[in-house]
Amino acid sequence: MSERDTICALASGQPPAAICIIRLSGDAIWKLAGALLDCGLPEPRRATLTKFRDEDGNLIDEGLALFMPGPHSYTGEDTLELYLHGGPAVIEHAISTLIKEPDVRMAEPGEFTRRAFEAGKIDLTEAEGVADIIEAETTAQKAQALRQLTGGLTEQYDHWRAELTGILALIEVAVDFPDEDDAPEETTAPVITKLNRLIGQLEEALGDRGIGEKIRDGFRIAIIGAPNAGKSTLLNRLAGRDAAIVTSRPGTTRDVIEIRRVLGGQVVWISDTAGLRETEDEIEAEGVRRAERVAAEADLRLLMVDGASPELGVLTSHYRQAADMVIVNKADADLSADLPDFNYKISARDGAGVAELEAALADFIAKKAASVEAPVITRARHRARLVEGLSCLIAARDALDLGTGAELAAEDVRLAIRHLGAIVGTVGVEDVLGAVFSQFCIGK
Ligand SMILES: Nc1nc2c(ncn2[C@@H]2O[C@H](COP(=O)(O)OP(=O)(O)OP(=O)(O)O)[C@@H](O)[C@H]2O)c(=O)[nH]1
Ligand SMILES: [Mg+2]
Repeated sequence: MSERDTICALASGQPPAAICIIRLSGDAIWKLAGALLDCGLPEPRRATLTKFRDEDGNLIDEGLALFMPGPHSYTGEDTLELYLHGGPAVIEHAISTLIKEPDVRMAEPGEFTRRAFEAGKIDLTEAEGVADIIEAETTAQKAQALRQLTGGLTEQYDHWRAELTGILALIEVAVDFPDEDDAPEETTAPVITKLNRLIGQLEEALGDRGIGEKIRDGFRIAIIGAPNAGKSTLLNRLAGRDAAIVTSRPGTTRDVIEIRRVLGGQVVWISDTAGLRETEDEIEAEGVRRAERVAAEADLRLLMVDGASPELGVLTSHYRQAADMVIVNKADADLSADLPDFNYKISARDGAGVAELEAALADFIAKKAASVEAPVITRARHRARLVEGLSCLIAARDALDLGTGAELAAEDVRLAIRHLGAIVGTVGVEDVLGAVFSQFCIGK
């Protein structure tokens, strides 16, 4: 029926492993099973113990074969899974044999899921959920991915699109009023009410402070402060390794150095930055600009003060306002009598007070992550479309409100439906499909 290649990939992890799973999808399966499996085409949905041979009849391995005929399979096509011993030689022999068969080739990253999407088995947000759950490292990422892959977002967007379709129908009735210059108020008033309700819901979803994207991509903590305060020393301690260069010379760090940790149940990127000071040095000045940028984008700013010489942080007092926590470092040394107000006192070099600081960071991030329940937006892609959808709805509402034209309003609502449709992948997605599926691992 279909002219498509049959695709094949190792779906399980790095060998060696006890068992590996080799996955196939496409029309060549029935022929290939007849030629290579002693059991022939296995009975559908029943794990069948069989010998698996190459084209010359040499034994590749003995294992289980599971046949799931289309359309009731993941991809909607005939699929076959082979459970073999997970050694590299077995996998090599098996895959090289399979791709020698006519019309069989290695799958591209995400190609099984792409076929599932194209067969209408899942929408684009569910496909993204599949990619996310494979990558999930924290329980929060897993929960968010699982909600998405089981249709949590699909339901939300389907609901909004259905509402909009209803609104569009009402506006079109208004447009068709033959004897009026424009739609009478009795018809537009309820439409405006409905639009306003939807606008409120979209605004609420967009007002999530990016928590969904942060749960997925990581929260950000920036360490800023005067040169030589001990920022890099703290970063290294939090990383448990020598990630950044530490020297007694002020102005050591120039680039932003990031490490990744799990804190408070969330993925967190912690950035060490160049010490903040006025400088003639072109490289250092660029470092200071980068530090400012990182601080501006962070979820939590740690302002570090050299407890032995707080006067070096003249410039940093300017940043105090923006800082979420002020940390006095070098508690082991002779501390100045002239310390600013601070939240934590540590010795980054010796580790004193760092455990308490870490607990406070974890607590801050955990609270921030929990501040929005079940965020609707989990990717920048969704946010961009939702923002556009919202502005169309506002334009439609205003057009009806000001009586500038029901026809214009109808067109705006149609556009909004398209934007929301693009999120779930019903329209205008050719350009994003490649980007979405290339992020997958091979075999899924
Ligand atoms: N006594 C003491 N010295 C420290 C402590 N933390 C860092 N230092 C020393 O302070 C100096 C500067 O440390 P860094 O970590 O490089 O400071 P920084 O803030 O990254 O400096 P820049 O990259 O120049 O902005 C080094 O000599 C460190 O060994 C501490 O807790 N106690
Ligand atoms: Mg440094």
